[in-house]
Amino acid sequence: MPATNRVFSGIKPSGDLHLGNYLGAIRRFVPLQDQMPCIYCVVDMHAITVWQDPADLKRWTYEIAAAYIAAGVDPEKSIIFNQSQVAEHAELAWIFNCVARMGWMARMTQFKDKAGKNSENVSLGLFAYPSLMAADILLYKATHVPVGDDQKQHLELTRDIAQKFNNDYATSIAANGFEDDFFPLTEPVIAGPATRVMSLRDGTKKMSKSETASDMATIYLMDDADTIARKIKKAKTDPEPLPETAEGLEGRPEAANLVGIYAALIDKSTAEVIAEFGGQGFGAFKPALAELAVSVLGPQADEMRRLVADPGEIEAIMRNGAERAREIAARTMQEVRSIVGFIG
Ligand code: AQP
Repeated sequence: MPATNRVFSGIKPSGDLHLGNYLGAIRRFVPLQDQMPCIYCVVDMHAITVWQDPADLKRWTYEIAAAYIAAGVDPEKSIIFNQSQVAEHAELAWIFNCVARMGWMARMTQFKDKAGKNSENVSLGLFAYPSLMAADILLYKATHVPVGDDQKQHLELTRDIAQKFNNDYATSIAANGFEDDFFPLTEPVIAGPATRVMSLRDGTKKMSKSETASDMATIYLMDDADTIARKIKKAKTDPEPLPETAEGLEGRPEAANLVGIYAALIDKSTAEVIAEFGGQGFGAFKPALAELAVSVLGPQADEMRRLVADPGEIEAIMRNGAERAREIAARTMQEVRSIVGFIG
């Protein structure tokens, strides 16, 4: 077993942050800080696997760092930085490109979704994305990764890469004096009632940064109170009242989504929310959800606005975070280079 438990997670600056990013990831970063050391990264190198306007990339990078801090990630306690500041991420990703198999990458559903019918024309980086993600995590020998449900397959691939590296280099790992599980088999931490927040216009589609079909489908973290309330009021629902039991939400994706969002925002289970609202119509539930969402997201958005208005504070936090991250990353890479057989 690795000597210490450690958390790593990241978000890519590829669009405006939304409620899914918040409930599936950012909000869940905060309590983990009391359990083990945490590293929270803005994964800007992942963002450029598809075209990003450089000005937008910078703006979204600040916005994500601001969201971490506004949600309660303590920059003294946890490490906050942007990936491109620690060159070891790219270096380890290259080694993992030589460990991972083409077939493993080709099976990734997120690649298939993003590439669509255009797979010959997407970037090589998009194909190799999971290899860089494995490097992000294993550079810090992270044992726990809080993510939304959509990242489960990538986390499984991270474990496969760790295992194959440990096996391929077993003799060298032992000769260099390390335990045979040099890289840990990282656990995804996918928990709570909102691990997959769905579009407000279609309960079968994930809420996503790259969703552009309708602005009403997505609650953005920077939305003002009126906009949040309007989007919830207009959210698609079915004509039935809320069921009396949580099981009654099955087959009702829009209702399940709104109840899941309420539960995650108030830190209760779906069953507890249903115990309170079961039998009531959306005419009563939606205003309660809107009020709750505004009360949680409003102060968070205010703090984000304050932070991005003066990026000096965020820059100092990310610079300090990168220094601390680099120390850990440099140690791991020194070990990896020696295991692989690189001289120097
Ligand atoms: N709808 C969601 N529900 C719950 N969790 C979600 N996450 C994303 N969407 C939802 C979680 O947010 C974290 C950051 O994700 P990311 O930026 O690295 O990439 P993503 O998962 O591809 O997010 P998006 O918003 O869908 O971005 P685009 O559209 O650019 O691909 C992850 O923990 C993710 O699980």
